Amino acid sequence: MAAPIDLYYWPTPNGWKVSIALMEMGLPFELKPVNIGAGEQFTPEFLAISPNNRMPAIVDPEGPGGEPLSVFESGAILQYLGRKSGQFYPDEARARAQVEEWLYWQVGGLGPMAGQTHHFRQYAPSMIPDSRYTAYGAIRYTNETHRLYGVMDKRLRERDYLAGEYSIADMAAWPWIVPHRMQGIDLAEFPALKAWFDRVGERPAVQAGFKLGAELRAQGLQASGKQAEDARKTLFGQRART
Ligand SMILES: N[C@@H](CCC(=O)N[C@@H](CS)C(=O)NCC(=O)O)C(=O)O
Repeated sequence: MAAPIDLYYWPTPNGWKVSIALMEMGLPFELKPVNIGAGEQFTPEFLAISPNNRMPAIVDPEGPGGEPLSVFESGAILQYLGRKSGQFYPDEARARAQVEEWLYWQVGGLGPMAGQTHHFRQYAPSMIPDSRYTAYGAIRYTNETHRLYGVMDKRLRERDYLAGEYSIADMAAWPWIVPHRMQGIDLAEFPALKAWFDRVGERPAVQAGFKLGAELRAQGLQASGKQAEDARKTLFGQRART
C-alpha cells in the first residue's frame, strides 16, 4: 500500500484542482489544512515547502528514488501526480503538448484573471470604498474573464474535454468555473462550456474533491464579521517580507 501524500490545502479553486486530481487518480493522501485567512501560509514549516506562501502544496513521502519530494504550484503538482499515477496526462508527445497548452492557459490566464475578478467585484469595495478605483478593476477583469470563457467555449464546441480526452487540464479549469456568478458570468452565453462544466461536475471524484474540507470555508473569507475582516487583512495588501 502506497504511503499517503501530504496535501497542504484550503478549500478554494486552486486547492480543489489538487483534491480532485488525487481523488481521480485514487492516490491516498492525508489532509493538512492551511488556514490562509489565519496566516498559516506564513509559518516557517509551510514556507519550507511552498516559498511563495500559497497553497496547494504536496509532500510525497515516496517521491522519485523512494525519497520524499515536496511540490508547490498547482500546475506542477498536477503534472507530478499525472506522471506518478500514469493517468490523465498522456505520454504521447502530441497529446501531452495539448494537455500542457490548456493547463498553462489555466494557470497563467483563467486562474489569475478570474482571481482578480473576484477581488475587484467581491472584496475591493469593502477595502477601498471609493468606487472610482474599484470599478475600473472590476470592469477590466470581468471583461478579460469573459474573453477567456469565450476562448474555452470555442475550444469545447468541437471536443468534450479541453485536450480531447479528460485530463489534468480539465481538473485545473473546472474549479475556476464554479464561482462563475461571482465573476459576473452567465453560463447561458457559453453553451459548450456549460455542457463541459456539467459533464465534469457529474464525475464522482470531482464531487468528492470539491467537497473536501467544505466545512473549513466558514473560517475564511466566507466567514462572517470579524473573522472575515481579519482574513482580508491577512490576504490583501501583502508586500515582500524580508
Ligand atoms: N499559482 C498558485 C496560486 C495559488 C494561490 O493563489 N493560492 C491562494 C488561495 S486560492 C493562497 O494560498 N493564498 C494565500 C495568500 O494569499 O497568502 C497555484 O496555482 O498554486
